[in-house]
Amino acid sequence: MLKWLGWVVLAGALWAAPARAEDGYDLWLRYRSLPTAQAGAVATQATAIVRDERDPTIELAAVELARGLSGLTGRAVADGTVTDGAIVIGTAKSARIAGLGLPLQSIGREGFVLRSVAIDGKRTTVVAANSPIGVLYGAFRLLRIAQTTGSLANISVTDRPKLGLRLLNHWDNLDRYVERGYAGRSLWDWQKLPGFADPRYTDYARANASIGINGTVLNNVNASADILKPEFIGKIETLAGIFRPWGIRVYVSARFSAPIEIGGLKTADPLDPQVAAWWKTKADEIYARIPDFGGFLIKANSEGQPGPGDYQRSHADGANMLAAAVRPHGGIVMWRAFVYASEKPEDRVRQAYSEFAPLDGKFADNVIVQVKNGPIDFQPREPFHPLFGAMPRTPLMMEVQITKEYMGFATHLVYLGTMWQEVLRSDTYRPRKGTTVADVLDRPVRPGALTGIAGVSNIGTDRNWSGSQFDQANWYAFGRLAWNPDGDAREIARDWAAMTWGAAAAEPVVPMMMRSHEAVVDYMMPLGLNHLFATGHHYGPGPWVDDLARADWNPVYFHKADRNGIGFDRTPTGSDAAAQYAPVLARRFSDPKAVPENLLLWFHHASWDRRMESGRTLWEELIARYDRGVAEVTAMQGQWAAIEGQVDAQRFAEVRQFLAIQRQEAQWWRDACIAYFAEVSGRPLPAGVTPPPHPASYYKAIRTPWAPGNGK
Ligand code: BDP
Repeated sequence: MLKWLGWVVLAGALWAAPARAEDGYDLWLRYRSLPTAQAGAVATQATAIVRDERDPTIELAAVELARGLSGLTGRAVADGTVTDGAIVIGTAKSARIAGLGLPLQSIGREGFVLRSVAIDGKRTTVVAANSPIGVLYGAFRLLRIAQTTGSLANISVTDRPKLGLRLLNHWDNLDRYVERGYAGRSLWDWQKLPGFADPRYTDYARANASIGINGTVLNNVNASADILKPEFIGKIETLAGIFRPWGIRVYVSARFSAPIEIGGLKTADPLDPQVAAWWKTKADEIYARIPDFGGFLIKANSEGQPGPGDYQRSHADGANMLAAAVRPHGGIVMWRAFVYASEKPEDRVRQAYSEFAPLDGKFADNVIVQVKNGPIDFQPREPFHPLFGAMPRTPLMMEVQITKEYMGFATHLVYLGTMWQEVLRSDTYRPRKGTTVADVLDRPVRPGALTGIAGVSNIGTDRNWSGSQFDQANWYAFGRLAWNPDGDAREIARDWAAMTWGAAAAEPVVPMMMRSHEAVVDYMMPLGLNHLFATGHHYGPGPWVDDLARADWNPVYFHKADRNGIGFDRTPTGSDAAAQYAPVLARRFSDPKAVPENLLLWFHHASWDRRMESGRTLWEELIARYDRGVAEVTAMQGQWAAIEGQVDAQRFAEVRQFLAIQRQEAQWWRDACIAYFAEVSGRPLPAGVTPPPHPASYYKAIRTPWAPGNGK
């Protein structure tokens, strides 16, 4: 009897339990049932999936549509024939699609057309493209429309990606340690490859395809040459095979000195014929097994990595030698412009431009130079990199960091869409006013020239992929902006939030996301300050650090605070880094009255007494910004608390706890920086300001040697 009662209680508990707990694994592809009326409407617009072609990618599109539409409508949607509500997918190889006269000429290989049309007198929705991958992208777009609008009526969308290369860069080591990774280990289980193909590889490819990402660099830019050994090529071949139907090519970060390390040569001099021959043989070996291998990414002569500079050769010499090796196979070389050298007394902000701008026009045409969004290093706010617009004869791709090395790791809620939008919409004034960074990226320097963007991945083995629920938004936003660099960060946030949290929760979530980047700038390094991080792992504040080997690794180098003022003079009286921008910008940035306040201390060493737009002095303003940042996080906590019950309990709790961590760490940043700058400036705190609870010495003594991301 007791036993029986137990079963009843258990059954009752199961019955009462809410829908299956969510851990974030499903990302924005959750396909939970739409509200009843919408589900009913979509069900009549999605009665069957029709295709005439047999192709693995079109198969994936059909399976995805079936999965998504079944989930959204609560009714099984399967393959069928042309009836009212059919979804007809395919390329012009299908006579049915070819007969519709859709504008397929204008959409390239990866674009698609979605249309509500009548076929044989039946109401249908067509997903048409020039190639199977376009069909897959179209299918994902259709699903996004269903999820975010709750309808498939009157569809008319024609779209194509604006950038050719839309890549993730994994900073994954071969032992599965992820440099600057906060989401667990590397997804690539090299030890078990090629024997074991983890199903997660497929889920990874599917998620990327859903946002149009079409390539992945598998390993860290601080590369081990071993990835080029035959056994690893076999492992990469397996991954490439899994990713191929999803439209994703694989690339590898190559170590420039590999010919020495694994090739037995005495030199890696790019002009040495033996070296060139070694790379050519290596490329032939790779392409024999992976015919659509993408090519190489190179970090050279930067932060201790080997490169052509070791042999007094230029970056172009190095890049072109590698480019020649992959050219017969259609491969490319992505050569990073993230270079700086301590031997040079030059302001670090200037160095990439100084080295690369003179090389304009000297690169082979299957080389693209990969430039970080700003001239330092993924700081919370930087001006756009002055190389954008300054190399009109060289394809440039932008590199952004999706993983939040400098913005609170995985726990801080920081939506990067707004930051990337700020960069992409910046006017370079090159060659003329109105030429934005996005324009520089998506207008090929000559017909057919490479275009692209890369994002340093935030993905790992954590169940939620990115280390936090909200960091998924940054992966998502990266894909969307890679597809369309003119995309709108708010719209992207809205779509992501609706798909990830459900339509009702999206409304309060979007404003949180939209303000979150400014919040982190405020509580870490406002007004153009940068690089105030603790050493190595970059976790927490370290504005006082002055003992590192290289001057330009030290926060004091970057903020230059003293009793008179704060900031780095990059005007003509200082390093004149401002001069690397187009003349109108150089003048604006150099003029203390015209420079935007959010970049003031990037370009100027300003007096603590400077009057700011708010009427406060700089000293008062700095403190006000720190306080504002902390207040914003407190506000986010309140906004999230109000969502309780509208989203599943598990993800809700995770976000709530992460926000509490963020609040605590924002306070730490605020207190430590204010205590330190008060000490350096010798200024009392303005009236009404809450004093930091401890003296600067307390914060200086904090050590967090096990913070993730920087070590084994
Ligand atoms: C820095 C990271 C370092 C990377 C480097 C890079 O701290 O781990 O190796 O960027 O982009 O921001 O090469």
